[in-house]
Amino acid sequence: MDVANVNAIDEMPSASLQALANKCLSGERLSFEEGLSLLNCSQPEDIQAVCHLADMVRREKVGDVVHFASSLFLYPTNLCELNCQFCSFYAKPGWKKAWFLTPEQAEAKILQHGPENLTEIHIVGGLWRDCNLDYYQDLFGRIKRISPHLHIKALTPVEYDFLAKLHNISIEQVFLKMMEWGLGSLPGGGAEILVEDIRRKLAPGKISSDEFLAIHALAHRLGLHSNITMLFNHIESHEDILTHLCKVRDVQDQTGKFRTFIPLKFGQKDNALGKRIERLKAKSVPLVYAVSRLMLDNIRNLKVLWNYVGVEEGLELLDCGANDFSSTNTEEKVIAMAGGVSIKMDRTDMMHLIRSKQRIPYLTHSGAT
Ligand code: V47
Repeated sequence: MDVANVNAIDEMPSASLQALANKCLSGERLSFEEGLSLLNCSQPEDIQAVCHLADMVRREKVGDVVHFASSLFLYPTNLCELNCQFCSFYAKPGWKKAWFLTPEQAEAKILQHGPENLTEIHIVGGLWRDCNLDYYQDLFGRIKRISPHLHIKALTPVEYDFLAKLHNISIEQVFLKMMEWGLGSLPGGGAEILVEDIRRKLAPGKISSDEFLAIHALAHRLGLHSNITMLFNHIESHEDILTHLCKVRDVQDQTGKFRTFIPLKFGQKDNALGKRIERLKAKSVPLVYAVSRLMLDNIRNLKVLWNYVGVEEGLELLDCGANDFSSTNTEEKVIAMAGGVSIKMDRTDMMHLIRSKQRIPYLTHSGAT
């Protein structure tokens, strides 16, 4: 261990934090209980120390490069059969805020944004029978004809499960078709919190935690990479967060194909859960990031969605273990509709922000974030 790390361990505010810092910096894995003790820190100097530790671990593991992409978010529809309590995005037929884009309209959107400015198209939507396999074959074909280099990051396990049931085929068959049509990777959405009783309260009718993770593992076995999220700052406990992190870590031990972990701070605007403020349990966002970096010793990338937390706070999270500043987030709607930040960013703005943290921006072209 180098001198800087030895000094940093010595400066930790308590013997227990020193012991955990020593473990992390020697490359040893933290247990559930150890992660929980870090997340339970409440004194500002302890929280700061844990964030500093996560920053050191990040530097040792992945250096100073910060990834970002130039992404267009494409939402074919917000019509959805589910009624998730945290969701401000979904609509039912006849609602004013409902939309449905035909593949032609979706293509027009990509052309309008200038495909030469984009590195990836991020596609997710509601569970809706008109968005079936014929729809995606048409849409993916149009994207690949615009540019074969555009990375298609599309659909969550929840949608793959829906498509398999809709067409009465296996999820593996759905993946194989989508891969043939140009699917590049899976985004991280739909994970919410991988603890059954909380998940049932947040998202009644959604596939279970085990089903969700099994579909990621299946995608990985077929050669796809994926991201995975964690929705926090709602009704979950610290134990629930640690359970989520440990379940993700276990799958990654088996498959190795989660590229990026993404904590998502719950946005309260215009959804059922956000109205029940008395039930919400606020967390320290930097601490959740730091503990994620320290627990997930087998996932390389930790992503900040600046539109979920604000640009300033997002930049601070780059000092708490994160090494990915997401993307231009062009036309992002899920968090924009829940009260998130909507700012037009281009790749020059992103590079400028990342450089302002004395870090090295790197634009990814192949869904590496
Ligand atoms: O699955 C929904 C979450 C997810 C709210 O993989 C909410 O690169 C906070 O997964 N407050 C979709 N979160 C977004 C997502 C994503 C975004 C950008 C990049 C990537 C990636 C993935 O957003 C949903 C859900 O978990 N969500 N409502 C809300 N009110």
